[in-house]
Amino acid sequence: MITIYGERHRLHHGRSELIDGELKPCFETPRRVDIVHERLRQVGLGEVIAPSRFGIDALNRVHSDAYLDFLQTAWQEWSALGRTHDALPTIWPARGLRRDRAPLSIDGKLGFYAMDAGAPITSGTWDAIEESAHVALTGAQCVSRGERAAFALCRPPGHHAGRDVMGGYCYLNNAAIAAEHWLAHGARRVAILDVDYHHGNGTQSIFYERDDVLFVSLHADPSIDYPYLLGYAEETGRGAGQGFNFNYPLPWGTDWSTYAVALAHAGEQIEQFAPDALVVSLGVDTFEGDPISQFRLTSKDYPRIGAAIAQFGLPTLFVMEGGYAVEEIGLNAVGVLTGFEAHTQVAAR
Ligand code: OKP
Ligand code: ZN
Repeated sequence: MITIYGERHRLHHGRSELIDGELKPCFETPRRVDIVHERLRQVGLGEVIAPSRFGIDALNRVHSDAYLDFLQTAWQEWSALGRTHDALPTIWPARGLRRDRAPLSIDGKLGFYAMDAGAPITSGTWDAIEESAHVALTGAQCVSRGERAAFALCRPPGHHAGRDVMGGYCYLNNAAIAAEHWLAHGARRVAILDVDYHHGNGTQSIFYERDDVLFVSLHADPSIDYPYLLGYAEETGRGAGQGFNFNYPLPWGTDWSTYAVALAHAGEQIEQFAPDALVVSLGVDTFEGDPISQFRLTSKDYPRIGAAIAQFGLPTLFVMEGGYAVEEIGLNAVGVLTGFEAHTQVAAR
């Protein structure tokens, strides 16, 4: 399987996130993808290529002009105030506050465009997130040009980012951007399967009223875990999108026996939708050793996830999302890919 990887992710290295009421060192670090990169070379997964460049229009299919403009200028506006530490929001447009009018000052804008204090902006954030999106786009392009599958080793991740909102380590929704690229280049229907521990609220919200993109997600029950405010089973889409969104919230302590059942249900939805291609939001924070998550998948379960995905027989783009047990992230993420490859021959179209 071909992998797309770029070095500019290093330019984004947040110092701290607000967690359990304290500013603590970010869990989302450059080392995460270093370990994945190392592992895929070790197992000889396949060629690793650098991302191509794409125009702003490719990002604009998903994100608003105003939000992209904010992301590109936020650090400059923040540092113009003499601030040298990471930019973090301190207010959010909750109930009763306006969410139709962006403020002019950077502190106002940070809050307006954020869902939490989990997405710090640093001097290199724009360069890193732009490249992360280009990594996903290059992967999508490889698949449209005939690769059966590709792995976009994206960092920062993207699935919490909405049309005009950042949060949960995410800024640009790489999976959504890849899906829209396919739709703009001839695909009629695209499915997105999100196996990250956390609900992909951004991806869901972007496609919630659409019938050309199916969103299916397995994640921790939002009534007890992040992102708390979206991801229930009753959310099945709206308008034209009714019946094209499926959530499988799972309890803390979920192990393979429970996970496999939900994954089979998710697979039925994907098969029924009969998409032209599949994006997998690949988080491995479902691992038993993950420091911020509460599932109990083991390293031997990841190839099983890959095998299940291979059975769909679809052109597939894997997009890296979460996973914070850094020492095992390579073993686990690449485990999904090798499991996929081992079961691909029988499923190949
Ligand atoms: C990003 B991705 C847990 C706090 C969680 C944000 C988590 C973002 C996860 N007590 N803070 O989905 O892996
Ligand atoms: Zn996650």
